[in-house]
Amino acid sequence: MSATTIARQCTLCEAHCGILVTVEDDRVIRIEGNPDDVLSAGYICPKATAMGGLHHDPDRLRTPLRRVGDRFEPIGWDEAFREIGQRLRRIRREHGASAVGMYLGNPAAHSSSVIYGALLRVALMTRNFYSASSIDQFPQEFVAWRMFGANLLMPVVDIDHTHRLVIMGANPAVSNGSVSTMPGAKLRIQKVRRRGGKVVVIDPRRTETARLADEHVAIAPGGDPYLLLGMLHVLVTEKLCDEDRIRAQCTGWDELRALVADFTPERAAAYAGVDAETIRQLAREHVAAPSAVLYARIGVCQQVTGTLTHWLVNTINAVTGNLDRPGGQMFAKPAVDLAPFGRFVPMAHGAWTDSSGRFKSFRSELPVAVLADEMEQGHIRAMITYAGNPVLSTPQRGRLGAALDGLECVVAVDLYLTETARHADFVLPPVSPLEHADLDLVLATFSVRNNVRFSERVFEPPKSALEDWEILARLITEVLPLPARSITSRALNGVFDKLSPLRMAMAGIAAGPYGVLRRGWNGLTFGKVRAAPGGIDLGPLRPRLRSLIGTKDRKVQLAPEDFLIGARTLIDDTSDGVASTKAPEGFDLRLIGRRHLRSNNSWLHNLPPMVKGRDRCTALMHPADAAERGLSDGEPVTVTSRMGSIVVPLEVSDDIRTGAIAIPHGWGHQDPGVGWRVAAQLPGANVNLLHDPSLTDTFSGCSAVNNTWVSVTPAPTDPALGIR
Ligand SMILES: Nc1nc2c(c(=O)[nH]1)N[C@H]1C(S)=C(S)[C@@H](COP(=O)(O)OP(=O)(O)OC[C@H]3O[C@@H](n4cnc5c(=O)[nH]c(N)nc54)[C@H](O)[C@@H]3O)O[C@H]1N2
Ligand SMILES: Nc1nc2c(c(=O)[nH]1)N[C@H]1C(S)=C(S)[C@@H](COP(=O)(O)OP(=O)(O)OC[C@H]3O[C@@H](n4cnc5c(=O)[nH]c(N)nc54)[C@H](O)[C@@H]3O)O[C@H]1N2
Ligand code: SF4
Ligand SMILES: [Mo]
Repeated sequence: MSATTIARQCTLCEAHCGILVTVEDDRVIRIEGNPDDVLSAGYICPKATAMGGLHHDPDRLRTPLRRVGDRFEPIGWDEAFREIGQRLRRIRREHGASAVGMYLGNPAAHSSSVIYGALLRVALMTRNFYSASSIDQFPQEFVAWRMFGANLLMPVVDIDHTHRLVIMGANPAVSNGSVSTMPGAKLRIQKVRRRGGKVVVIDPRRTETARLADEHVAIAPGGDPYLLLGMLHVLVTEKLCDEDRIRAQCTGWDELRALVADFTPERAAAYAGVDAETIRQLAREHVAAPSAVLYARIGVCQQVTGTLTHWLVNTINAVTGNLDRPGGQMFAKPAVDLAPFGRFVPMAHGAWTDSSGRFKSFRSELPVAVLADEMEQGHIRAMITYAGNPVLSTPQRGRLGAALDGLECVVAVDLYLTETARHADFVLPPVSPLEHADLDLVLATFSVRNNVRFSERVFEPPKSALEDWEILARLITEVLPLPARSITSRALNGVFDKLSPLRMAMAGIAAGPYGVLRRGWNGLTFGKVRAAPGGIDLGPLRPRLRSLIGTKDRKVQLAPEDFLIGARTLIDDTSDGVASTKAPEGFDLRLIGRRHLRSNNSWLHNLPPMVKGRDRCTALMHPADAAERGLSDGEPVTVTSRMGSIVVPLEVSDDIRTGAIAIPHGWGHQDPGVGWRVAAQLPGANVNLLHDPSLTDTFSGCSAVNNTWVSVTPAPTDPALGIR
């Protein structure tokens, strides 16, 4: 057979790079960047080839599985859905709707099937809904809701036009941008400098991004809100901002000025781990640049101060005139425009709580931090996971696997028998990513350039295979208490069959801001999008906050009262001026995270090209800290927190500042079983065993997995203790 090449996107991460997949004899023989892609322009990272690897991986599941004792056996779809339905309906009848929990993982947002994830959530009517959002962007959504009136209004960095890019707690050179989709981030950053702009990276580690910057500020982990409050103090006391402009766009300027009046950069310095002069300079340069943007991401989300930090980030952009203007923080306008609906999403903060009463729901979701607890206490009796691996990816004191085992019914919708799916009673695998066509709905809303792109399917799926949305649709039918089930369930399934996410996208494009229904015959149609293999460019980001803002006075809220109180508490805490006293006894280093170009959270370690080379699950430590502890490069060390310990090899490097160590997440594949045979050979350790689930962002409940206090000692050398 001759080779054919198909253009689509890589859907492994948020960047969604355009790829050209060449297939011969039913095998992927090549994956290249698509130079015609309107967003990625040919860029791909080394993970792109994993799209082929995944498709051909013998460990990828091709049939539904049912647990029989401690084994799994194949089962037909109809039988699986019937049995699941019987069990879930009984549990709902006997224990109420909230007894069935659901967890939605990260890749769910990378496919239009997520619509059915949302519909299943509605059908479940459960208070026990969880997702990766509460260990990811929850603080940014919380801030968007409070400042702009809608959680979807998370601003995007206009990287392609800015004159000053300040990156805080993000490493786009590796991640390719997040809540700011920017494939080829490295080149985009270099271009800021080439057009005469300046790039600053604020990060405890000299990251791959920091290496591209003009300046690297090696902040102490957790130091960000102090640094930002110090910057605000400078902006206020040196009267650097255009007050009339601020008052026209925002409310709360006076309260904000009062808040920071006494918080000098000198006071901030010890807590930020950054000297006062640098803080002054950061403030002055931000306001002086023709356009400037402070871009912060998960390094500062996953902290107890996540919401406060992101509020200060948006606030500094706003008061320096960089909110909703080119080169600053902007809001995308994609073909299927979700943003205007944002203000109708019920936030219902605190509509209910977890059973301890400590954690409030936020946009009808509880923080994943309490998941194992709710199961152990019997509040969750059955669980559906969709595209998530919370056993590895969330801190649960190592108890989530056992908690899942204790439930009456667990359903995992996943491509693999993962560390989570292994505890399921039913595993329902969708087709491989190359076996379905798709149109990205979520990420285009957070892209650094307006665009719409269609992904063509590369392989015909096997006859009996189902896409994610088809599985989720069947689960909806099964959980609903339908009367005359044998007739009504068939009718409902028939309705779903006609309502594929792509059909919905078709309607969304037609009715969207560029669509035929609004623009007449020149407008966009699904057909036109599908006919453009690299997507359709819809132009640069343009100001649009005024039409989207959902606050009562239609102004940006600079000073929500509870944020002011939170910030005031931080400021008051610094009155002694000695940051180091905050270390709890027995711990002297702060643990932060680290991502690698060839990893993607927990789930690409089964593909040989992704794990070849040196062990990457290491603890990165500064030479001075290593010397002080008598530790040397490559030796196994025990990293201990209040939660427990793990053993990993030490990697000594002055890329990280003293007082901090960095370990990547997503490792710890040593579970027995055939789920991930390649991954099990180089399992690494699960860093989430060290993080305390009860430490969360004060406002949103986001897990605070950055900045955990640990100690590091030489590991015992006995191989029987599991040392590699
Ligand atoms: N310590 C620490 N922990 C972290 C983080 C950190 O920085 N530090 N980061 C957090 C972040 S940002 C995130 S987003 C979470 C991620 O947390 P999760 O979403 O829970 O975990 P992933 O590792 O992304 O697992 C994704 C799962 O989806 C499956 N999958 C992949 N594609 C598909 C598909 O198309 N359909 C279906 N049904 N399944 C699919 C994979 O096999 C895998 O099991 O981890 C968080 N955990
Ligand atoms: N290759 C690859 N790409 C990915 C992923 C992946 O796993 N691998 N995951 C995807 C996902 S799910 C997400 S959410 C995005 C995340 O995208 P990014 O937010 O860019 O993620 P990270 O690389 O974890 O960057 C967080 C940075 O915060 C720094 N940091 C830690 N603590 C602090 C602190 O206290 N203050 C400051 N200022 N910085 C701190 C860390 O050193 C790190 O450099 O990436 C996506 N892209
Ligand atoms: S950055 Fe890599 S993994 Fe992410 S979409 Fe692009 S090619 Fe795929
Ligand atoms: Mo994420």
